[in-house]
Amino acid sequence: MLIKKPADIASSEITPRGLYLSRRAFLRGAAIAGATTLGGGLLGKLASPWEQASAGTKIDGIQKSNFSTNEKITPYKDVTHYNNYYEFSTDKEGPAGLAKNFRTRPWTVKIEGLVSKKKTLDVDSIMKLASPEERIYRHRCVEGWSIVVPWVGFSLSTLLKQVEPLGKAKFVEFTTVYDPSQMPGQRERVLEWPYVEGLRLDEAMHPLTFLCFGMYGEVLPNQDGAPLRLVVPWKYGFKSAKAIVKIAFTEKQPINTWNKATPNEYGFYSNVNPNVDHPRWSQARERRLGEFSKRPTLMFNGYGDQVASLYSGMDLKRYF
Ligand SMILES: Nc1nc2c(c(=O)[nH]1)N[C@H]1C(S)=C(S)[C@@H](COP(=O)(O)O)O[C@H]1N2
Ligand SMILES: [Mo]
Repeated sequence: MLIKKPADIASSEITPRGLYLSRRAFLRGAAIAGATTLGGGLLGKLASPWEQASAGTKIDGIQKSNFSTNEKITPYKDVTHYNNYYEFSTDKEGPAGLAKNFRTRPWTVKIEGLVSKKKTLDVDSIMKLASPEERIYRHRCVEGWSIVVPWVGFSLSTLLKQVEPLGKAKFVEFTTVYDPSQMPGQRERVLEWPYVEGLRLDEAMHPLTFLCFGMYGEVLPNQDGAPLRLVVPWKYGFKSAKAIVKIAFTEKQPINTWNKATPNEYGFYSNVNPNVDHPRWSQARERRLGEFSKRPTLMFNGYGDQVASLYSGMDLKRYF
């Protein structure tokens, strides 16, 4: 984000060039990396850490959601080969290959801070907290591109309620994995590692805020944030942290990585807002991956009916 502005993004990158792995080859590679092929239901069967839930494994029992948009879904190939994931690479075509063997099991998430029941939960037990839901959301990157993705997961509030937040808790901080041995981007100081994001408690508890472990009916590909990521559809993409290992309830507003890196460009709220320009470019329009012409960007990315009330009375130019 720091590195390229939309004007620099050639259309050859928007339709990523180079050789794609065929979907078949991709799935085969994932199966080898995961050392197992699962026949039927995913959720009941991932007993041991050796049985990795590998990208491409079908997720059973997915429910449709009323929160889904009926816009055209962006092709799987684009969503899995045009990624922002600086722990692996600052090139959008990089994470697909570099994250292929990233180990997503065993994986635990620590939930701590201002809660009455601190917990460390295994990702497989988190995935069993509720039945998986498909949410087809628009996702708008701050750089000016967007995608429509059928994410799989459930509302983050389902997990957060488990730990019983205390009255003093006002914010939730998300810390993502730090493992430079597996993440080549973390061996460079492109950002301060680990990547941290934050939400106000009411934003985190909002029914649209999604804890995601799959897409297109399958386990999340590593480059899209496996094993567990956020999806906050009314905010710019960088709020949707990938590979989460810690969730902390705090009284003070967390300092998110991009805000720390360039505070005049990236705020804490980062609500999609076509009326507030990035200092280096307009946010009024966006390019949907796979499409040629740009479309207008919608206030709150089109989710205003559900979320605008969270910000009533706030100056959104100041709290950008
Ligand atoms: N840990 C981590 N999470 C991250 C990022 C990152 O670099 N590291 N990039 C963010 C940005 S800028 C975007 S647009 C989305 C991209 O998600 P996608 O690759 O699944 O489309 O992930 C977000 N989450
Ligand atoms: Mo982004």
